Amino acid sequence: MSTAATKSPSKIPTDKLLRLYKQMVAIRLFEERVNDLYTRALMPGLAHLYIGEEAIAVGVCEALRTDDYITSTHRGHGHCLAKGASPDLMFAELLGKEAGYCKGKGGSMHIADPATGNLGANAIVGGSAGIATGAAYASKYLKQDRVAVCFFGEGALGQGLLYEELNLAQLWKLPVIFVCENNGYNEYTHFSESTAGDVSARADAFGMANETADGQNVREVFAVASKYIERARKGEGPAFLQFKTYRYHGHHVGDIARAYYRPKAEEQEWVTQRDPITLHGQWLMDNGVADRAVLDKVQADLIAEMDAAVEFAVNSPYPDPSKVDQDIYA
Ligand SMILES: Cc1ncc(C[n+]2csc(CCOP(=O)(O)OP(=O)(O)O)c2C)c(N)n1
Repeated sequence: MSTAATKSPSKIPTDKLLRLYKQMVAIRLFEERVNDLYTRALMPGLAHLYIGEEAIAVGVCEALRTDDYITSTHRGHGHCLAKGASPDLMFAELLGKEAGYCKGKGGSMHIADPATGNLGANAIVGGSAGIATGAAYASKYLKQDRVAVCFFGEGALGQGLLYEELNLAQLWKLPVIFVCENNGYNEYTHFSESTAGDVSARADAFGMANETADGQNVREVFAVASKYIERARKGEGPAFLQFKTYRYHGHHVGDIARAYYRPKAEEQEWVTQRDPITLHGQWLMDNGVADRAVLDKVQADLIAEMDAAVEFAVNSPYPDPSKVDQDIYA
């Protein structure tokens, strides 16, 4: 096992450093509006907020090409946005509107966007491991150089499918990166109560390259992801990356009384000491990449963009009831 061996990222260009910041703020603002729409009873169903974990989706997706693949989870808005999805079409999907990515029939947990290589969110924990590995197999078989990233939470470590895919990926040297977002909790259970042994020892058992890194440091995520994505692209095989992180909100938007399963002080520590946006913003200022005015402008522009996207979705029509049986099967 290797633990954050890629500690000091090789020089990241200034425009990329700023883009890492911008993309994280975009996800944060998107998710805050999702919470608001749910609270105002404008959004049917549930959503699982990604707030606190933004550095992982952004650091990984910024290391991918548009034609590379990702598969996502029930907590998937951040992955979709980081891979290039449009916020207005995402809000429309969440509100069940015809303009949405799945014509309003998929909702929060089923957003897919083939144009940006997003093969879909998946409400089945661990369920997308087979899809990502299959996409990587297709890429190799067709002699393309596309890489697939499979995002999953540490809860998926209890799913048998994941181990079948780790085995095949390593056996066939497939260009797939398994990204474990370890936020410490599987729903309302600390992962130490559901997960035996060491996480990365699982990858060791298959002889798979692996690394564990800080999921709150977007530059570190980007550097680690870039290294293994380019290795996979060159045909050198898959990797298993574990990023340590934390979700600030409940398991889903309705989970507001969390004190019975995780301490308030723990939440506060992550929010105040380990926030990926605050940390990267401070780093940008300390290293002369941006000043406060630049960061404020990034935020203000994104607020305007996200508010316009919500307005678009709220004012969009629902699908016609006569189409209820259309576009729901492949
Ligand atoms: C196969 C399957 N089993 C159970 C569930 C119910 N479920 C939804 S989310 C979740 C926990 C997921 O934890 P983790 O994978 O760590 O992701 P996180 O929610 O922490 O992002 C469970 C058990 C499910 N959706 N799919």
